[in-house]
Amino acid sequence: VNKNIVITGASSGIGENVAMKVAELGARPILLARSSDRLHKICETINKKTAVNSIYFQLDVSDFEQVKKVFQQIYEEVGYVDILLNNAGFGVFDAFSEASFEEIAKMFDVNVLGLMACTKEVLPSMLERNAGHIINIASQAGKLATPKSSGYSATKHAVLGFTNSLRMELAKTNIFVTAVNPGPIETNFFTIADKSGNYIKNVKRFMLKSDEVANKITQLMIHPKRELNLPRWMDIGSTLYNV
Ligand code: NJP
Repeated sequence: VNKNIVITGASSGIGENVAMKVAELGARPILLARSSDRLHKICETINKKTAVNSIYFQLDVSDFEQVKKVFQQIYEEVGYVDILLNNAGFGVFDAFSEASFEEIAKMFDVNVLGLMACTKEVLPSMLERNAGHIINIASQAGKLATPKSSGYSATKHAVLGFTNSLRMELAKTNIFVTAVNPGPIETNFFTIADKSGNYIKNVKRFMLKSDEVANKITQLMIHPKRELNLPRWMDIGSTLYNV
């Protein structure tokens, strides 16, 4: 598959995994994240292991001016984008009464507005070519609510609302719009620092493997569909911070 695939949040977890998998299929991943040293290493590995020339750009998706600049650079470099995987995101899990409002606002900036900003940058060209696929990583947390996830869950509900509306708007085009709703996945997402500063996993059960999720997303890129639901989490409010 000879496609240009932009992946946000490609420096770890699902994004990193998908980047490798699509390169193995012959597509060119364009990796975006804030950690440019990680992206550099990942691109090096991809380019060594596959025949693909992957590239990366440092980007904080919540810096909307930077989003515009980076996508301009992407267009200059590769000409067009076939698939945008809006994957960058993070979660902070606290009782709402104790949650930091600043952290909640930041989650909206990254998980929702950053995703919309990147989508804004690919749509005109996709409409012009009447081709493309926008895949938004939402969550089971966007479909059901659990305690201690009010801010995160609200961001993922917003992602699903945006995705469903955009899909309707584009129904008469050849642009696919998909939401992916995973349960908890074993990535850095659920890693927190303990009191001694060591990084530990704060969820112990019901974990999907990043690799299996990446496989499903890669299949979705080959055979687009509206929504991909992966096993839902169970009672996560009580499993969080059980450390
Ligand atoms: O997590 P992780 P996942 N600008 O922490 C990047 C959703 N999800 O792969 O910027 C740009 O390994 C960060 O890169 P860096 C989840 O909500 C997960 O699990 O260098 N990039 C890294 O590459 C998220 O939307 C679970 O720090 C930013 C990546 O995002 C997606 O899956 C369950 C950024 C995060 O990689 C990928 O998460 C579920 C910014 N401002 C949905 N901030 C789960 N793991 O259980 C972060 O339902 N990134």
